[in-house]
Amino acid sequence: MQREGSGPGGPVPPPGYDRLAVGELAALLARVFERHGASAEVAGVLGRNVAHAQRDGSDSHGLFRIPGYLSTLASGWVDGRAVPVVTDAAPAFVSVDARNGFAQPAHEAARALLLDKLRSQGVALLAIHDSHHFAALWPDVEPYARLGYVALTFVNSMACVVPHGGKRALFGTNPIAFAAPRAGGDPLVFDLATSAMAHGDVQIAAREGRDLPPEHGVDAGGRPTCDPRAILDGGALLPFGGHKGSALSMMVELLAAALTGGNFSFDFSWDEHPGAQTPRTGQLLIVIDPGRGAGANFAERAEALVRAMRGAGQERLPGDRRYRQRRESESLGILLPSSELARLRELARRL
Ligand code: NDP
Ligand code: PYC
Repeated sequence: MQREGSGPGGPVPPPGYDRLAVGELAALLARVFERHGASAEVAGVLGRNVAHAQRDGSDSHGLFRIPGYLSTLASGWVDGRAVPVVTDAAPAFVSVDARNGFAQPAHEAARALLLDKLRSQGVALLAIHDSHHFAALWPDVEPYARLGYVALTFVNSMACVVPHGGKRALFGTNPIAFAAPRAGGDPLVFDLATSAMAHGDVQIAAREGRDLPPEHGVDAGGRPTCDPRAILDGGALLPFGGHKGSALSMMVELLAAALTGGNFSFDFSWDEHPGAQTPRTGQLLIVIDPGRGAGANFAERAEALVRAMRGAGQERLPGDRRYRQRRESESLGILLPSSELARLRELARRL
C-alpha cells in the first residue's frame, strides 16, 4: 500500500502517483472518448461514468475498461455516435432503442420521461435494447434512491457462464443492482454479478498472476480450475451459489433481453469485429415510489433494518466500501499512477 506524505497544500501523493479531482478526470476521459469516435454527448456520459467508478474504487469497471472501450469503438462494433430512440410504450413503460450505442446515453435520454411516469404512476419501467453496457450498474440506480425511490436494474452480457449442471457457457455475468433510500445515511445499494466473479476481475487476476478461489470456473475441457487464464482461454465462469445464482442469471436474461427486445448473451458474435469487447444486449430498470402504498415511512423502516442488521453483528453493509472510497476521493482527489494519467493525456490528444 502506497503511503501519502504531507506538504504545505495538504497530503502529497506517494512517488509515482497523482491525484485528480473527479470532474477533471471525467473531462479528461470525455476528451479521450471523443477523440476515439464518440459524439460529444456520448463522450460526456461515458467520461462521467468511468470517472465515478474510479472515484468509488470500482476497479473492474473504472479506468481498467478504457482500452476495451477504445478497441471496441475502433472495431466498428458499437456506434459511439448513436442517437437513442425513446418510445412512450405504456402509462408506466418507457422503451428505448439504443441503436447499437451505449446503454448509459440511452438511459440519460429517457430519464425525464421515466421520472414523469414515476410521478404519475408510482412505478416506472425502462427497457433498453440494442445497447452496450460495459460498466458498473450502481450508477444506474443510486441516483433514484437519492430522490427517495427504490430502483432495481438488470443487464445481460456475453456468454461466459455455464448454467448450473450445464456443459458450456450460455449466460452472461448478468449483474443485478438495487438501491433504496434510508433515513440515516447513504442509500442502501448492492451491485453484483450473478457469476462467481465478474469477468473484469478474472482479467485483473490473470494480469496480476493470481489464482482464483475454487469453484469459480472451468477450463476449456470443462474441468474445474483456479487459473484465471484457463477461464479466459476457452474456459468459462460458474454462477455464484450453484443453482440459486444460475436461476438469477436466467431471470436476468429474461428481464434484460426477452422483455426489452435485446439480444440474449449467446445471441451475438464478435467474430467480424476484432477488438470488440462490449456486449450488445439489453437492460431493464424498475423504479418504484415507496410512498404510494403503505410504504410512506420506507426510509425509516430501512434504517430500522440497518440497525437490526448491525445489532445482529453485520458491520459492513453493501455499498460501505464504495462510499468510504468516494469520500476519500472527493476530499483528496482520485489517486492515479502518474504513468496512467500520462497515457490518458496522450490518448486525449491523439486523433
Ligand atoms: P462484488 O462481489 O465486489 O460486490 C458485490 C456487492 O456486495 C457490492 O454491493 C459490495 O459492496 C457488496 N459486498 C462485497 N463484500 C461485502 C461484504 N463483505 N459484506 C457486505 N457486502 C459486501 O461485485 P461483483 O464482483 O459481483 O461485481 C463487480 C462489478 O462488476 C459490479 O459493479 C457490476 O455491476 C459489474 N459488472 C458489470 C457487468 C456488465 O455487464 N456491465 C457484468 C458483470 C459485472 P461495495 O460496493 O461496497 O464493495
Ligand atoms: O465484468 O463481467 C464483467 C463485465 C461484462 C461486461 C462488462 N463487464
